[in-house]
Amino acid sequence: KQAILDAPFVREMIQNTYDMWRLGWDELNGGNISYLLNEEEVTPYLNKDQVIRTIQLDYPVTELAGKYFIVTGSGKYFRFIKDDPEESLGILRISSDGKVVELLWGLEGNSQPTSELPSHFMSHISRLKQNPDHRVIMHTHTTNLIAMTFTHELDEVNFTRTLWKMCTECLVVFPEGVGILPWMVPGTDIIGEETAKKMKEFRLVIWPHHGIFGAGKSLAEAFGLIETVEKAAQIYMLVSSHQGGIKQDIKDEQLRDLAKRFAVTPPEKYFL
Ligand code: 2HA
Ligand code: ZN
Repeated sequence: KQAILDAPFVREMIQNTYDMWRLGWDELNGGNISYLLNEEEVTPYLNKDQVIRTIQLDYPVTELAGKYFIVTGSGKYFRFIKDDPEESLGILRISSDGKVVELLWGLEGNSQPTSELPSHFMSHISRLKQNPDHRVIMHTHTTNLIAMTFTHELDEVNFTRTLWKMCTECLVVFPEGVGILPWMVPGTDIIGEETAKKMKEFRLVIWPHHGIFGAGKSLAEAFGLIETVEKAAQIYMLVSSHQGGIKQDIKDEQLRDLAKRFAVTPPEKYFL
């Protein structure tokens, strides 16, 4: 078998978590990622019959039975994953009845998968129904976006419109807009269910005063979506704290011109 630390998906997890920490998004143990792997990707590195231990799920995910994921561990610091990937990351397979996960590698020292596993798995189920190429759910504590959830109204249409108007290319990057949940206790099945409901329509779901969930076909795509929203939120916080206020912005007609030029079709509800 090949050395698992050389596997592209392990390298990518290490790179992305470190980049996220450097951007200030993942203080302490904040943030978590799950990445759906194909069996053929895992086979060169692992004996798939050798289950290290099983971890009980308190909600069944039969839709994901037999699927493989690499996930971040509960309580692990993104800053240090590069130094102890065997403890901080784990490769899991969902059992055939969807009731437990089988640990195949990592999460050493009896580490547990991310506390947000319900939100991750339920969101994967939602996104896979929208797009069979879907693979990644990423949760992080983007600073400016969290700030914006204190000062901007939390209406999905208005919030999306504001983000689109902060950077010209935002509308092209997330033409479906952003979903927003009410504030809820994290790490629970109920926030998982609510996040997954939003994921039917959106690849980006904001948890007010907490952070964001992003979905993508790759780590690069999920990261890029979140990075784009965070950039727009940063510009919003800059311009709204400026003495002079906003003197001009992108008009609705211009949003329509953008959509046309880049062949995206945002829902009509976003145009007033
Ligand atoms: O600590 O970010 O939402 C991980 C989290 C929980
Ligand atoms: Zn969080």
